[in-house]
Amino acid sequence: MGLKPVKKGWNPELWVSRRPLGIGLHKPNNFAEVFRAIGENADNLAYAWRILQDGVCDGCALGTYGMRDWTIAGVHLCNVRLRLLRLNTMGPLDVGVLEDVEALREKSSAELRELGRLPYPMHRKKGEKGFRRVSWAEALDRIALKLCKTDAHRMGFYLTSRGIPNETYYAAQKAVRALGSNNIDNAARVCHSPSTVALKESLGVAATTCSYRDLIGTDLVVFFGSNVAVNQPVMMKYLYYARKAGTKVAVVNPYREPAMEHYWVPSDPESALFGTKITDRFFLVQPGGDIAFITGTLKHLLEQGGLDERFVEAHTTGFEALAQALRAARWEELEAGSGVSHQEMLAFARMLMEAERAVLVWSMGITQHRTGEDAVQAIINLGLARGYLGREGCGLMPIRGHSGVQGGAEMGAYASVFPGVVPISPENARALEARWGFPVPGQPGLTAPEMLEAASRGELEVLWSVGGNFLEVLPDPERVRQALEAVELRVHQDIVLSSQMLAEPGGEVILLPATTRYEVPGGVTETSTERRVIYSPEIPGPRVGQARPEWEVLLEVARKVKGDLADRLHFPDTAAVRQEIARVVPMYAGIERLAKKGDAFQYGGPHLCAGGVCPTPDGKARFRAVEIPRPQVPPGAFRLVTRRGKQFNSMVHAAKDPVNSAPRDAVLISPEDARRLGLQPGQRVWLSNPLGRLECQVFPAPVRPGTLQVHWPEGNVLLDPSLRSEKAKIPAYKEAYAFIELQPHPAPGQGPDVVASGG
Ligand SMILES: Nc1nc2c(c(=O)[nH]1)N[C@H]1C(S)=C(S)[C@@H](COP(=O)(O)OP(=O)(O)OC[C@H]3O[C@@H](n4cnc5c(=O)[nH]c(N)nc54)[C@H](O)[C@@H]3O)O[C@H]1N2
Ligand SMILES: Nc1nc2c(c(=O)[nH]1)N[C@H]1C(S)=C(S)[C@@H](COP(=O)(O)OP(=O)(O)OC[C@H]3O[C@@H](n4cnc5c(=O)[nH]c(N)nc54)[C@H](O)[C@@H]3O)O[C@H]1N2
Ligand code: SF4
Ligand SMILES: [Mo]
Repeated sequence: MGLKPVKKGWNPELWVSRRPLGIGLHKPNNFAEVFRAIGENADNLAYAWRILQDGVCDGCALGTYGMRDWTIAGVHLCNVRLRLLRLNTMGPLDVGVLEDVEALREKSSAELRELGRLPYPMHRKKGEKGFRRVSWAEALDRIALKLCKTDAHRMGFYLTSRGIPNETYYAAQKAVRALGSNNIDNAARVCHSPSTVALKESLGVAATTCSYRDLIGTDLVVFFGSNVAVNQPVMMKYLYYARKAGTKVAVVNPYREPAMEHYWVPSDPESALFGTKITDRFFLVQPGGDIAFITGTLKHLLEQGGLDERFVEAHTTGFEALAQALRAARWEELEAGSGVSHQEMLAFARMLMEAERAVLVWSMGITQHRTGEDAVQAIINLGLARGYLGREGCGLMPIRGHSGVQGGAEMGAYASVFPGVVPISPENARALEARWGFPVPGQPGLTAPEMLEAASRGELEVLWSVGGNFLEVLPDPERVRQALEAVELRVHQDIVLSSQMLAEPGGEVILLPATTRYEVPGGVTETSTERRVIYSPEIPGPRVGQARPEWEVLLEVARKVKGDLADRLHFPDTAAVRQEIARVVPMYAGIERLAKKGDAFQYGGPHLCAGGVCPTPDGKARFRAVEIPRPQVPPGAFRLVTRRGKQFNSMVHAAKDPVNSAPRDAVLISPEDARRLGLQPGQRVWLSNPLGRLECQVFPAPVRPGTLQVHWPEGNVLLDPSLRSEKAKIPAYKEAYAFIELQPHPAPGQGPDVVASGG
């Protein structure tokens, strides 16, 4: 049976309101975003247009070519891309401003970015007031000299994933491994690393198993801890079509995300005018409650005969152990662990039983916990139990964040895997050695959070950061600052200024100006969430100062340090990098043929594990029973999670989230809790825990009682850096707690002035 067809004509049953354009209703104005983008990019409008028209979007990992995609016929464009556009069209900053770092520290990160693109290499030594301009030759010689003198275990390399193409990841990891280190990591670590671990263990794959097309006309789509309306907005257009085909949508989340409930797709007349009801049912689990919730759901499925027994029998192992654990699980424990009743779990189980096909999507609400790997495994268990694998309309989708991130680990720019997501081991290192012709270390390297810890212990002498901003993306910023300031040489290869560059030098700090993906001669590729490897051409237009492509620079430095390997660390152009990727990463075969706009291929085809057969040694998927975590919070405290507002990760774009109107300093709290505590909207309160204190204003919102949400980076002062998942080492950004205080400072000699009980 094929996917259900998208019904023609308008369907008032799906409308949010009969008021055209939702006038008077609260919602973001996407048309205003277009005018805003025109105004913001006015000095470079033709170039901006060419980027939109011909480039692959550098926002999230949904993936485009120009303003088109492979899923729908219409326009693919969103406000996230429009807000990020300026990073590409801005002129250079006046490097004179870098002479006085103290003055720059007064500026917010947004103000730093707005100064313009970084045009020249810059250098600052400990004790100096600011940076001075240096030549590329001087900058790279200094770096190479320091690397020559540094033990390979005492250097660390990190790459962000916004905009970073496969070619850069590949070149970077090859350069770093030639230096003798596996200490290379990228943003995927702090994002979907638990998904990679669990999928690989269970299915032998490390990516989304289906295609976006499977969403449209399947029976059910479930979003676990994923707010695609804000973070992958064009997904809402896919869901609009899905709804028109009769697809049901369920959301498992501690917050009734307003834009997941109702959405106005700007580029579709019906949805733009009347809105679309997206979600049929929300399941308001407590933060960290997903494993218990899914276990309860599976228990119901088992009891109700709701399993796909044929699939389980033919394509999986380990079911009996899971079934035993399910039978043994007690409802009280599952209810306490999930925060929802067993009737709710039954309702969810029924939705699944009615769905012959479904796509299970998840994101940071699932991964950013100490039990991230287990939570992903729980979703996999659910998918396998229902046979939602390897056929049309079915799939497991860890929806990716940054535009470059899917390729980051696949290219091996990762402390735990080699290219092709091959685990790091002495044996696999030897295979790579044979290919590359130089020794490759066989032990896993330091992950991003571990690099920082090594730095605080004084054990990291060089930290090279390709974009990103540790100061604003890792827990406990003060500790991060101290760690950064303990590193003897920091290299920041970036397109703009960021706050971490201004941390005091431990010895010296070097800034290297990078090109954007659109400025790289020969073009580059990215890999989208649905495993599509997409070519993004170089876009003709103005170029900034002496900015250079990152991939080239990393290899040049490696050649300086390892002169004897120079011939093996050289590529004439990005096409040559792609040729090597095709040889070293078999699943990327075909990348060498990508050469113009629109060129792309989907590795693994539309469905991984097609027909239920997995690339595991026995061809079967593995069930694994997972323990129900009992994340306790101290009496009187609330569970606290950090969320995204109008921002792209650490790059904050607006003082207010246009979706729910929450200001940056809002603490989202349930109306019940606010009433119980006598808190008024807008009232100042202080969130506190042993890590820190954060001033907020009360913002009642439909979150689960007992739960608070705050924006990050602001909320990072409340996060405990020692909480991390066991295998993937992801920080527990969604697993904190806090007390609410009414006074700016606790009275001396007293504990926190606790007014609130999280219940
Ligand atoms: N506009 C915009 N787009 C982005 C980004 C951005 O910052 N801005 N960042 C990009 C990146 S790198 C990423 S990874 C993605 C992130 O995209 P998301 O993962 O969607 O983003 P988050 O805001 O971190 O949180 C997701 C949801 O998890 C819920 N949640 C919190 N804790 C739990 C829990 O314990 N269980 C469950 N079930 N839900 C929970 C929150 O209420 C929230 O709705 O977006 C990408 N796209
Ligand atoms: N509290 C909390 N913290 C989180 C999260 C959370 O949900 N809560 N989410 C985590 C997640 S999912 C992620 S992915 C990480 C993101 O972590 P990172 O990827 O480390 O950080 P970003 O904020 O995306 O990086 C932004 C910076 O990258 C640089 N940059 C931007 N574009 C480019 C480019 O094209 N090239 C280069 N070279 N540099 C560029 C700029 O300096 C910009 O300031 O944050 C994590 N941190
Ligand atoms: S949804 Fe993602 S890929 Fe599509 S335009 Fe927006 S940011 Fe770009
Ligand atoms: Mo992310």
